Amino acid sequence: MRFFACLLLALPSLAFATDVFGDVSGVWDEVHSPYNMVGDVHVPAGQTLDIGPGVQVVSQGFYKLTVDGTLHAAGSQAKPILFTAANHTTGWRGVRLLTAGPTSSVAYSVFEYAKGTGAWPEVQGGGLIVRTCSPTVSHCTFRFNLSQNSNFNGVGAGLLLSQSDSVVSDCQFLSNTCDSGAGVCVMDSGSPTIQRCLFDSNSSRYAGGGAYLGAGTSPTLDANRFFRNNSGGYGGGAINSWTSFLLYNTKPTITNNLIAHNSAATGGGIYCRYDRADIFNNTIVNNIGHGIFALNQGQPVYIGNCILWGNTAAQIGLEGSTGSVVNVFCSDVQGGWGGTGNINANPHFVNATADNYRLGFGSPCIDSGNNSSVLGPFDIELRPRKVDDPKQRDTGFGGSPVVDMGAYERSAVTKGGPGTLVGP
Ligand SMILES: [Ca+2]
Repeated sequence: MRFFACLLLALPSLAFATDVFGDVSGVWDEVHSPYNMVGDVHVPAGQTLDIGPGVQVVSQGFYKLTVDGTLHAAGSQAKPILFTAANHTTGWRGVRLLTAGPTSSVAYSVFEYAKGTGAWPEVQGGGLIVRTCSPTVSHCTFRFNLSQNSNFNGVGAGLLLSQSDSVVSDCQFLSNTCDSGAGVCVMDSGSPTIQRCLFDSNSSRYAGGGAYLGAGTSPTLDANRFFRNNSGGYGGGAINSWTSFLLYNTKPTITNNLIAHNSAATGGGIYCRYDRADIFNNTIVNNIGHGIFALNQGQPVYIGNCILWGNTAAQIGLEGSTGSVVNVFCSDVQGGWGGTGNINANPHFVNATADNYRLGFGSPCIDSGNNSSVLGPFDIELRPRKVDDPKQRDTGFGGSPVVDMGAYERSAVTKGGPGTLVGP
């Protein structure tokens, strides 16, 4: 008996597991973890579920956790919350915030092995679905989620934002698989912000390997890094901004992003389809299938303060039969492109081979942008924008200090500011 008592005291976390299904509310804590979902779980309207650090929520079958009330998933850096499936092949249906309370939030949580399958709309979404509500989502990881069906209807394997103005920050989207928007899908309407996130090795069969920005939305993508994402079909290895002919109502703002080593048949970096877009201060390098591709029938696509270098087959591609046009200014485009302030000069990255695309000493991209296109105070590493390099002659517009081209501002200032930098 004495031996047993000692064992239980030494291993308290192994002593508990809690089965959950049906309507739930209250507190889920680490002591009573793991919470094994043995059926669908639901937080009713007017109820709140608080999930604490270190909790594991493990679906024992193809179940979902739906929230009509309020969810506070508050993990910590040391003890993230894990939402997963007991059987990775079977998977589960993820977390769905549907008309969730305005104070709902998800932080430091991992969403993995969720699956969207079957017919539309059941196929929508994977790890986390946010619909008609705007919770904050920060410091989360979305990995190994999937949303696909035989009609190519799968969207948002990692995160689906539908009619949402959520702020999504400091998250990682890794190795998700989808038809469109393997990392993130923004759809229906809404103006969400996606910032300081890492999109790596996500793959879509149809459009938008990293992110798919659907018709009627006005998302802001700021200071994200897109590596090695891939799209088949309509392309957009990193980002596909999509609307339909005669709609012309997708209006993304894409600023301060690094977009490298993504691939697609068309638009390895960004694909703009029938929409307007403001694409400012991005570094778009070494993508396969154009840095930016536009099929836009004259809709305004503005490309300013960008670096487009090392992309194949071209830095910028235009669909030839539709009157596609882009307005490029104060950008460094390999091979050259017409427009005010554009240059065609080696950007002198610090070490492109090691994916270090900061501007090296003497780079022609320093102090050569247009200040009027600077939409925020920080660059991709939270360094201040519009910092003067006293060793560089100003060649840009707006008066000293002049913004640099690309995602990185050359500066002696230590990176910092609000937020965190995630990933490598
Ligand atoms: Ca500068």
